[in-house]
Amino acid sequence: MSQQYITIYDVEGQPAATTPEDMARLAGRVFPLTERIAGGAGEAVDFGDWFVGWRKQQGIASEAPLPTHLKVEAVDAFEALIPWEQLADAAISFAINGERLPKGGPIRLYVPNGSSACLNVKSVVACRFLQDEERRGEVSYGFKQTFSADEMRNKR
Ligand SMILES: Nc1nc2c(c(=O)[nH]1)N[C@H]1C(S)=C(S)[C@@H](COP(=O)(O)O)O[C@H]1N2
Ligand SMILES: [Mo]
Repeated sequence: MSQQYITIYDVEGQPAATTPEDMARLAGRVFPLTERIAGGAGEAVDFGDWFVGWRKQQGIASEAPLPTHLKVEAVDAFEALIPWEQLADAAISFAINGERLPKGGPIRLYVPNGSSACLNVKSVVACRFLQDEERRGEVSYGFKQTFSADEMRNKR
C-alpha cells in the first residue's frame, strides 16, 4: 500500500497532513493534465491555485512574502529543491478518471518551467515551504543521503 497523505510544512516547519482530494478542493479549479504536459493523463490542479487556497486556510495574509523555494520529498527518498520562480504553471497531478493515481501517487508534481525534467517528482509525500534568501534561485534534486534516527526507525 502506498502512502495516501501528504505532509505540508509551513515556513516555520510546522507540519499538517493533507490528501490529494483536499488539495484539489483547496485549489478550486481542476483541469486535464494534458493542458500543461504533453501526453499527461488524468486530472490536475495549478500549484499556485492550491498555494493561494492553502494560505487562506492557514489564515496567512495574501500579501505575506512568498517562500523562496518549495522542497518536495517522495516516498522513495527522492527530493527536489525548486526555486519559487520556476513554479509558474506547475501542476499537481492527483487523480485519473476520479480515482487515486495508480502509480506515482499520492500526488505527482509537474514543473513545466523548471530548469530540469528531474524536478517532476512522483509519489510526493511532503511539501516544505522554505524561506531561504541565501539560497534564492538554487536548484537541487536527487536521493536524500542522510536520515534522522526517527526516519531510520520508520524505514525498517
Ligand atoms: N519519486 C521520484 N520521482 C522522480 C524520480 C525518482 O527517482 N523518484 N526521478 C526524477 C527524474 S531524475 C526524472 S528525469 C523524472 C523522470 O520522469 P519519467 O519517469 O516520467 O520520465 O522523474 C523524476 N521524479
Ligand atoms: Mo532525471
